[in-house]
Amino acid sequence: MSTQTFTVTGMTCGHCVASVTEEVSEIDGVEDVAVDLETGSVKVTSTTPLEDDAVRAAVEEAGYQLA
Ligand code: 9UX
Repeated sequence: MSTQTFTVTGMTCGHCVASVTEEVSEIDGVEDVAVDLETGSVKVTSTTPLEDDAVRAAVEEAGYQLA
């Protein structure tokens, strides 16, 4: 099991959190996504470590950016 923490910019409300959570959750191997709206911290638990580019693509698909 792998846990990684990313920082996402641009989230300002609960819908933002839901969008990022949904997109990141769709990445293969992801088991849990925990978003802190205040800090932009996105903690991702997955079966194997994720490529930064995969996470970046998911975050951008949701309409936000990796810091
Ligand atoms: Mo509402 Mo969060 O437009 O961007 S989803 S602030």
